Amino acid sequence: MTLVTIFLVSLLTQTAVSSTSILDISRAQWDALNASVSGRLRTATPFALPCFSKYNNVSVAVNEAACSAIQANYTSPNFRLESFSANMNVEYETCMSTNSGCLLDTVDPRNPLATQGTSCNQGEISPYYIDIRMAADIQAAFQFARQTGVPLSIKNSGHDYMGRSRRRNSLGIWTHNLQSMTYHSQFTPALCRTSYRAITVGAGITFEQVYEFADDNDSMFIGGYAQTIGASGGVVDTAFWRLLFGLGVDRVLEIKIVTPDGQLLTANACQNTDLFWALRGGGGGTFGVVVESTHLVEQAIPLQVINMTFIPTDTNLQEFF
Ligand SMILES: Cc1cc2nc3c(=O)[nH]c(=O)nc-3n(C[C@H](O)[C@H](O)[C@H](O)COP(=O)(O)OP(=O)(O)OC[C@H]3O[C@@H](n4cnc5c(N)ncnc54)[C@H](O)[C@@H]3O)c2cc1C
Ligand SMILES: *[C@@H]1O[C@H](CO)[C@@H](O)[C@H](O)[C@H]1NC(C)=O
Ligand SMILES: *[C@@H]1O[C@H](CO)[C@@H](O)[C@H](O)[C@H]1NC(C)=O
Ligand SMILES: *[C@@H]1O[C@H](CO)[C@@H](O)[C@H](O)[C@H]1NC(C)=O
Ligand SMILES: *[C@@H]1O[C@H](CO)[C@@H](O)[C@H](O)[C@H]1NC(C)=O
Ligand SMILES: CC(=O)N[C@H]1CO[C@H](CO)[C@@H](O)[C@@H]1O
Repeated sequence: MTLVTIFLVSLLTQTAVSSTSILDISRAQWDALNASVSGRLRTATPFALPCFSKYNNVSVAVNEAACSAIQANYTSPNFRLESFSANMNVEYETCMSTNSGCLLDTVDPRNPLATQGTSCNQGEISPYYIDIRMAADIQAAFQFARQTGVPLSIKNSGHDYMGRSRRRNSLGIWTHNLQSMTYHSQFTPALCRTSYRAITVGAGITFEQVYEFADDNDSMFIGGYAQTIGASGGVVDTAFWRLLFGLGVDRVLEIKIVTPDGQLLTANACQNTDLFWALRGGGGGTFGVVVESTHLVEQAIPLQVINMTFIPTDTNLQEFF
């Protein structure tokens, strides 16, 4: 009974907030937001737009050079990582309920049938986003959202299997360029006493980047397999990584996060402990925007590797497994 009551109250609180559609925000409001983030407010068009001759049903010029680069690298995770408008699973760039989107043929990105006579539409891509470089940029985004009611979405690598790094007509927060990495032979979480061998990563750092950095420091970072997945924000909130040396979420020592009220908080075992607990598995973006996280690392150990190469057939794969 208590739970039901709380749920209703929170539902009412949410619907009571008046909100302006992102499409109704004035030029002056965008300029003010842009000034508060040092000119890093950007407009976003769909990833494959350069290949189309219509955008939102209006004729536009095809950009041949940009289009062939997109076609050549359409399925490359590293290429997609560099674009706010690209997801790792292309369907999340589209609005599936209206079929609005802008996709090439993933099997053959040069297939002209995907673009000829077809309009490239905005789909789930936020029309505006902030290229985040510091916590103050995130604070400005939250302030804008509080003042206007425009919803926010947080995108890092765009790996999310549920498409949660997208929301149509939201202001996008793009964390990809939070690119710091620090190795600590002795890291003491703020207000704690014990210290650990650790690496701090900005929310835009990928697994591949931190694996290489850890290796350079004779250390081993425990993470997942896809190199372009974010090692910090989205993963700490939503995923679990590997079982060797325990779960990835249990190896997090400290998280710096901006909460929706605009505070930059440090969460660890000694302060903001409830937030620290919730952040390790509570779902991407549920509690705020992670700026950086610090992870326990291990002394690097030599691995025994067998390199086998064979041509797969219908039967030998089964034998191999
Ligand atoms: C090919 C592939 C392989 C994978 N392999 C593994 C694996 O081996 N092990 C494993 O554990 N998982 C794996 N995953 C799952 C992956 O870890 C999750 O999808 C993870 O949430 C991706 O995080 P991201 O930040 O890279 O992606 P995004 O899609 O950018 O973000 C994921 C979610 O986190 C939110 N978010 C992003 N940044 C922040 C931030 N700074 N603060 C708050 N919220 C944020 C987003 O809004 C979104 O809800 C795999 C996924 C794919 C597609
Ligand atoms: C924000 O300001 C920068 C620098 O003046 C400018 O290049 C950019 O186009 C502006 N963004 C928007 C969405 O107006
Ligand atoms: C484009 O045209 C289609 C079909 O006529 C229509 O459903 C859609 O709303 C239009 N989209 C835009 C952005 O005007
Ligand atoms: C795109 O693909 C081409 C051909 O494979 C390659 O030469 C080029 O470096 C790629 N561009 C980027 C930005 O990855
Ligand atoms: C594994 O073997 C293949 C085929 O000989 C070779 O191309 C590849 O570089 C090897 N990989 C490693 C990690 O040694
Ligand atoms: C202490 C130490 O060796 N730090 C190194 C960790 O790796 C980076 C990246 O290669 C080096 O710049 C540091 O010197």
